[in-house]
Amino acid sequence: MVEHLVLVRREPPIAVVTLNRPKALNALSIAMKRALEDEVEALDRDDAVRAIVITGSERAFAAGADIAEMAEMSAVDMLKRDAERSWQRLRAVRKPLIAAVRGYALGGGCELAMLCDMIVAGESAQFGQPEVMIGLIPGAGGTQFLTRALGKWRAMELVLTGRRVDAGLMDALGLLTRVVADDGVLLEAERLAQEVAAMPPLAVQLGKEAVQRAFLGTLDEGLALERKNFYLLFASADRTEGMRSFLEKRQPRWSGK
Ligand code: DAK
Repeated sequence: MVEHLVLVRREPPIAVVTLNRPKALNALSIAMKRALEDEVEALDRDDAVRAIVITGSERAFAAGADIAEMAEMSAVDMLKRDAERSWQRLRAVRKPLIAAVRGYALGGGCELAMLCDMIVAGESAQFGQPEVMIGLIPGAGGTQFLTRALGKWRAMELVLTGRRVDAGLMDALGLLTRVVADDGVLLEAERLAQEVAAMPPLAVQLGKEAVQRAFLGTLDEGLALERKNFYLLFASADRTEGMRSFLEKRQPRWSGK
């Protein structure tokens, strides 16, 4: 019997992608990671889908890269595996990604959540970059994203001690979009996805690109891209419709153009 490493529930205008190795706490094996990328890329190309939720099991969003798979790998093996290209595929997704996190989001799992555009977490979710405990450092952006989100001093604590942080603290530090009761996580993430999906898709796409840019380059580059995207949207029908409907006090009708 074929075991599906990733489950997809497509309910336009949203889709929910579930990591499905619950017994291994959704450790991100190469095969599961590839399945995730394939599914998310397919949804990114699917015009009917406008926002994508990524979730895991009750116990774990994902407990990191699969240590069993990495244990015997040499530096050359790791290099050849070209994992960076695989993370890049997810970073290049243009539609909003919303992480619905229950349980552990550790190592690559924490980085996967941070790669998403919004994070909804359950009260007992736990985040961390425990790589130092196995002689590593974060390899998929953890040092950069945590530092930008939390500042140098908190990020150092997480990266250098590997300690886990609960959802309450992570929220207070500004890393989460929402914290809700554990059993309401998926529902809240889907609600957020629906809310975003109801917005004009071009503005959502370019807004995402501009916010992402704040993480990538200098402030000047980010501001320049934001300005370019802002002007570009003035050429869209949805921008005209949005402003008109506001002035006419009616609901907008988005055409995606
Ligand atoms: N890998 C493989 N198996 C894992 C796993 C992992 N990361 N995490 C858990 N499991 C497995 C356990 O081995 C166990 O399997 P069985 O013994 O039942 O067969 C099962 O899941 C249940 O786990 P535990 O028995 O340990 O459950 P506990 O509740 O006692 O503990 C725990 C839960 C999450 C605290 C613990 O499992 C744990 O510490 N797990 C490891 C967490 C961790 O160190 N994560 C970081 C991994 S390193 C890269 C980019 C990124 C990365 C690498 C490369 N490139 C761009 C090149 C990322 C690296 C990482 O994430």
